[in-house]
Amino acid sequence: MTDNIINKFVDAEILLDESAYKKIKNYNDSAYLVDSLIKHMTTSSPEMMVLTGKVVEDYLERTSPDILKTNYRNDHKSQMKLVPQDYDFQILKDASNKSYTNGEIRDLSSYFRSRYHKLRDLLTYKRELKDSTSIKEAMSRDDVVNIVGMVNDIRYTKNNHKLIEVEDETGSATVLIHNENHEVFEHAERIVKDEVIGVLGSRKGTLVMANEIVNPGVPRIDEKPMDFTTVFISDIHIGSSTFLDGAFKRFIDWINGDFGDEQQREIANNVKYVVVAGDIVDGIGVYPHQDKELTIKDIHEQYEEAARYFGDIPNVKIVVAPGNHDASRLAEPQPAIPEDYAKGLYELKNLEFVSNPAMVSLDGIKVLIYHGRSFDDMAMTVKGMSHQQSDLIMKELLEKRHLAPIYGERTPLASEIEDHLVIEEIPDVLHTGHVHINSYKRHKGVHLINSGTFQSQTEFQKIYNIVPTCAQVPVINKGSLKMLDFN
Ligand code: D5M
Ligand code: FE
Ligand code: ZN
Repeated sequence: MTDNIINKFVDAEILLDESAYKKIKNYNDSAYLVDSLIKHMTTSSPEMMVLTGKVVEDYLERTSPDILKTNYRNDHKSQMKLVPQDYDFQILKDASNKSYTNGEIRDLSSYFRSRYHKLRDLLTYKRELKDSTSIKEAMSRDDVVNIVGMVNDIRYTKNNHKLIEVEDETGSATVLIHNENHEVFEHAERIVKDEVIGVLGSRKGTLVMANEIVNPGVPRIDEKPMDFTTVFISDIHIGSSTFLDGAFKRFIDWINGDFGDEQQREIANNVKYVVVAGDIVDGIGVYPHQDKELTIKDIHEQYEEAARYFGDIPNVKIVVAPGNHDASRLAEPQPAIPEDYAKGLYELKNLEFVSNPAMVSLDGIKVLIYHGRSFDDMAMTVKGMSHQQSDLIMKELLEKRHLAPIYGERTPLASEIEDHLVIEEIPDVLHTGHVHINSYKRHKGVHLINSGTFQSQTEFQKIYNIVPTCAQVPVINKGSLKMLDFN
């Protein structure tokens, strides 16, 4: 933005002194002010080519904000909204300032205790587990077993029955799921290490024979009225040679009412929020020899470029969470992108930074934002799950009430005192990215959205046969999903 202000005046051959610059920069809608000042100077006093703070002050005094906006609109011949929108934006959950470690392994016991207790509370709230006991007590009795445990190990017997070891603070138990018990066995195939489950069954010697496995689960939620449009994007990868700049420009033109057919423009006119679920830039040093695939090799410059793009989206609230390519700590929860790296973005008044994951409320619609790194682990571990169908993974994570249950694989998890990745509150929308492939599903009333990418296939993705869905943007328009194509 800083550069934008100066560049625009340079292009118009106007010099500005420091005090003018500061006044413009600190103005609420500096982009509007820049354009209208340039217009004012070139039409009313073409001979005056130095803009002083006093001139800016006089101009602002004489010109009401409404006139500023109207001028701007005429200049751009666009459908842009005239009046600033009335946002009811809240950050309901953000781990940026609640993170007390540098993400390195320290004391894991408090982290796992937090996870266990949060999920056990959700499980014992359920009718089936109201009478659950500690594992120690269950193993000392002969009759029914009703326990809540964290999964410690998963293996098979030689006859292909499933053995799941669960533990709580009092002890551990080995649960056997018979492969002829089809329904329970099928459920057990989706169980992963370190999730917390309820087990109903009976004890036979040292084994628990399972009759039912219970997830924390989600109740069906009611549909909420939405009279506005929210746009979901992720994995822009600015700075990469495979970043699709043309498509991203068309996307921005669309939001501003300058691109698309009548129906698309109508949707654009209704856009109030843009949510970005990570990988805003490609970053540096994310994988070996990445520099060969970068057009911008400096991380600050990548974010400055991002600021130039996002600086062109006025009057829409933009919410930005980091991904594994961004300049945040890699271990999840990832704090918001630090200001040191992204000064230009921080200058944008309509942009909000949140952690990964984070829960925000957009006019009462709760959106849980998570980049999706744990999808790699889920796709690798669970039969039938893949990057292509991240909707199935999202559904499973929602039922498990945890965004990244598997500890110690590809998803780095910070050993915090509290586990911030438990899904404590059911969102209206779960918005993810990372896999670069769009998906959408409605599960018990929750919109599950993966917002694809603005990056074409990379060398790495060729090797793994990942075929991205590029520049296809999901929006929730008045409650229902629409896909917009900017290719
Ligand atoms: O991820 C881009 C794509 O590459 C996405 O489909 C996930 C996949 N990916 C990235 N890293 C891994 C690892 N370590 N294993 C398997 N698949 C992976 P991005 O975060 O944009 O690089
Ligand atoms: Fe990505
Ligand atoms: Zn990613």
